[in-house]
Amino acid sequence: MRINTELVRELNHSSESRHHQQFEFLQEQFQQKGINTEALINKLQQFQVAIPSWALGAGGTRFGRFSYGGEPANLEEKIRDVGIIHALTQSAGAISLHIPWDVPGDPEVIRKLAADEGLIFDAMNSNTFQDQPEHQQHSYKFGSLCHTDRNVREQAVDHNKQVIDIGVSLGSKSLTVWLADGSSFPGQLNFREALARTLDSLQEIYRYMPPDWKLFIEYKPYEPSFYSTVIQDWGTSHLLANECGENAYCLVDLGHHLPNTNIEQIVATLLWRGKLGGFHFNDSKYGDDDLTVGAIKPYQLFLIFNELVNIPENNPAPAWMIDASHNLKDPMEDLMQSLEAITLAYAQALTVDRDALEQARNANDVTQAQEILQNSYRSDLRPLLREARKRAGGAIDPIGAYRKAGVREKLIAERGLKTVATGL
Ligand SMILES: [Mn+2]
Repeated sequence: MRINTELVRELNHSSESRHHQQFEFLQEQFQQKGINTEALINKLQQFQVAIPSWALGAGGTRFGRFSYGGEPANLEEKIRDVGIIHALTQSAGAISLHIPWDVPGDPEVIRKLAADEGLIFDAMNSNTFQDQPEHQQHSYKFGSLCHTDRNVREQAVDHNKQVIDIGVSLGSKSLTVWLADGSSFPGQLNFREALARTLDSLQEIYRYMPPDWKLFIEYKPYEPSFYSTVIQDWGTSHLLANECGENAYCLVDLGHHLPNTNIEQIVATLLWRGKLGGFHFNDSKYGDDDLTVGAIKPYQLFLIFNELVNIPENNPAPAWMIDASHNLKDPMEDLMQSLEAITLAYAQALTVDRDALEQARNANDVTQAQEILQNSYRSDLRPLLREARKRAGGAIDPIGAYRKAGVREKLIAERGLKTVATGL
């Protein structure tokens, strides 16, 4: 199953005139406000979010996993699925691999396949939170990079080095390290020593990276460890990144915060120090729920983007990735919903009148500052997104087009009803 430009044009046909009216109306409003529509469209088209290879299979919870049919059974099929999403949305131009779930057989073949779909390989993800008996001698039950046993730490460091090697062969330029290391009971872990050992291991991984690579250090306050995690928050991640070197950065995952944490402020702080390396999008109500982006707290997402649109010169462009998983929806439809929410929040943040906002802030006009933000947040910019997509060769209505083209039905016919994706 492939989606080509001709098919997209055909699928767009029925929505064309309605879209045109709505876009004209929005464009008029932009003109009145002195907003440059073309510049906005250009920025939206540049904005690409990586899809992780594990997001194409039916996700699950610790309680169960329910198949939906036509799941990709291997890396090649996962790349094709991301290709379909990208063809429809024109905003998923990258794929992020998880090792060892998706080890490429022949990197050259995989690289070419991805290029054919218009995809590049974004950050590589290592896995030392599960035991893979066929790949390893020691268990990560009591940690990996922080482990008390040097042999386990060495094995975990070696695994990360292999992931870097695979990434190099695919043209990736970064490694994301997320650790499940921590403790579930008071007394279990010596906090200081565990952190020191983790730093030591990270430094070894860092030294192995090619000079044009970046190391992203992800943090999380709890789960699967329920008493402490070694890298519990952005401050710890920042400390480790600083100790590793200038190519080490913090990675913010929206779900990796305690309830009501001011994530936009964390983003602003990291950007100020030039240390925001990567960003994982998802949404949550209680914990690390990994729900569809924008499903629960779209205003928070907008406020975060309000910080993200202003990347200072000392901070390289962050790597964007969707990190969500669930077991109710067709993952491809879900990912398209996430992409829509992300690009919408981005577009809204781009239309904030920055000069007026700074003026209001400097004058301590609190009401006006809030008005300026909410005026942008409450504007319906979906016609702008549709126009940007359409001009790039994508679908005016990606989910509608996906359904009209019968993509899932065709994938089930091709792959069967009971395929199971590697991964979670
Ligand atoms: Mn994540």
